[in-house]
Amino acid sequence: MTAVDTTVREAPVLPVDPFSHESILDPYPMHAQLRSAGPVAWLEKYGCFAVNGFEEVYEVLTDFETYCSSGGLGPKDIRKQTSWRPPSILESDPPTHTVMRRALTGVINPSSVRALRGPFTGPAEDLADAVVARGAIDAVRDLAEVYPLRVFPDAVGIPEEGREHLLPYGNMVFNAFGPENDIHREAFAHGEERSAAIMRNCARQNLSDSGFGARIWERAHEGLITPEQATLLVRALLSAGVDTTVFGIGNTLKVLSERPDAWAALRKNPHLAKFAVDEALRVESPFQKFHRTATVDAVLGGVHIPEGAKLLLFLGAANRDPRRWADGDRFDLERTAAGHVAFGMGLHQCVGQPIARLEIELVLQALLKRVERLEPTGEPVPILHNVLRGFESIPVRLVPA
Ligand code: OVM
Repeated sequence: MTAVDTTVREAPVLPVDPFSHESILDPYPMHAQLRSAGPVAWLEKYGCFAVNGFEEVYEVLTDFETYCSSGGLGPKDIRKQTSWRPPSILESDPPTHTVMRRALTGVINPSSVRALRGPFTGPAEDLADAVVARGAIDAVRDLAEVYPLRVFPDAVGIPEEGREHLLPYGNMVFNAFGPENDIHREAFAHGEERSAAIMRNCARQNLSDSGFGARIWERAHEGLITPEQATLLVRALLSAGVDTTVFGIGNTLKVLSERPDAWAALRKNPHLAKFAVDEALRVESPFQKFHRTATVDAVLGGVHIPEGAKLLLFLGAANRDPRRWADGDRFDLERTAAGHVAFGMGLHQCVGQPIARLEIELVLQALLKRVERLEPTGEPVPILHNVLRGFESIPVRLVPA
């Protein structure tokens, strides 16, 4: 006999709009509203469940059978309505996912990324020299947006031509994880042209022989994946590999510019930089939210989830959940930030994270060597984006050591 679980509730209904400009520009008061309703709530305006608790976000991410990815990471169920482009590895489930993931991790893994430390260090040092010489800079326009574009496209092996489409294309891909609002529409201006430019770079003949792109194509030639899947995996690198690291670098510098004590501690102990990066990603997570789709009736955080429902996961809220993180709003170099969900969790967890970590750490290390103090000289300007959290401007002064 199975006991009937009488504790299952209907989700509390919330009038909160996580995609309003106000919520986007400062998401933290909105997170508090979600939290006060419980770990799982129903968002009336969007007809989806909002999941903000760390434990519940973790449960959804790790239970890929109950909460699938093939419904898409946006608000529509792309198993029922077509998406604007063929689904990526991120929008797939096993067994399709398993094959593509294996091909990708064969190419991008801690060991293959270790080989990038050399080629990625010079550009970080050069850029740091240049910005320190200027003194007052915009940490986004002069640094965070510049560095990934100097190193990552070469690592993938795409031609110089058309690189200007990378950031705007990433902007399309990620804004499409939110509703079709003004922000989404603006991101998709010139969308056809940008998509075409990115797709051209995914073809084998347009990739250098030594980059990640060519190595993904080798997997197709070995028969592990189809040519279509190889194209989609190169597209995934070009979609996911630029905007996210720009915001990862920017957010880290923003957080540190507000904490001179942490900067001083890092100057003394530069080997702590990797902990600072994790803690910055926890407290100011670049990838704030995306959806999953329930494949069966389920219970999450004591709330009934019907089959077919969309769940909007608030990674940025989970990463500050007071039930998981003591004083979670505070950047604390002493804490163990490992286990945060800024790179996701479970079988879709970010494959590119060793590259992202390397990029952020190299920029940080290059600055720590040269800069005594990192001082804000104005208010950072947050970017209007449906799911990514970042800044279009972070004015700072670099006081040379
Ligand atoms: C894509 C894609 C693939 C993997 C990750 C991602 C984190 C996007 O193909 O759009 O974003």
